[in-house]
Amino acid sequence: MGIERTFGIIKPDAVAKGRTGDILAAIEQAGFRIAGMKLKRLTKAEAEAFYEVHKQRPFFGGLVTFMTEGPVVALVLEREDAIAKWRELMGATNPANAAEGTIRKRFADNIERNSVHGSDGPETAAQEIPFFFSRSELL
Ligand code: FUP
Repeated sequence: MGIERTFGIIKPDAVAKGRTGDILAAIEQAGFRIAGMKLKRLTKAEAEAFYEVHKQRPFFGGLVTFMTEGPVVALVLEREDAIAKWRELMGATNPANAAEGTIRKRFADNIERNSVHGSDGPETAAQEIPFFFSRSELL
């Protein structure tokens, strides 16, 4: 495993609750370098496109409403084995099943309002990073 980049989002619930700093601290303490970061409010069209893969799922409408309710922090995170390590730090999708010390265990309300997003593989990361960042915004 070489140095890898992954994509992450601090979701509207966590930003609204003032957890951005705690989550960024956990990210840096876990050895990630922040290669890109922006505060952004997603439009409905952007949220629908970002979660296109879930379009047929019953939770899609609620997910789009949630993801557009307030600003998010979009992140590009870099370290060795970044994709797997960021998923590990995030914890399980449902915070009720998330391991102690993970971000979702610490901050998430429920399976929908679950504080963070992370790419689930190299192909996803390669799609999600340019969805939010131009090359010149990655440092
Ligand atoms: P994850 O990769 O852990 O974010 O989980 P998924 O790709 O399975 O789901 C993406 C997002 O859909 C979750 F972060 C929250 C939302 N979701 C729901 O709202 N309800 C569900 O039952 C499953 C997922």
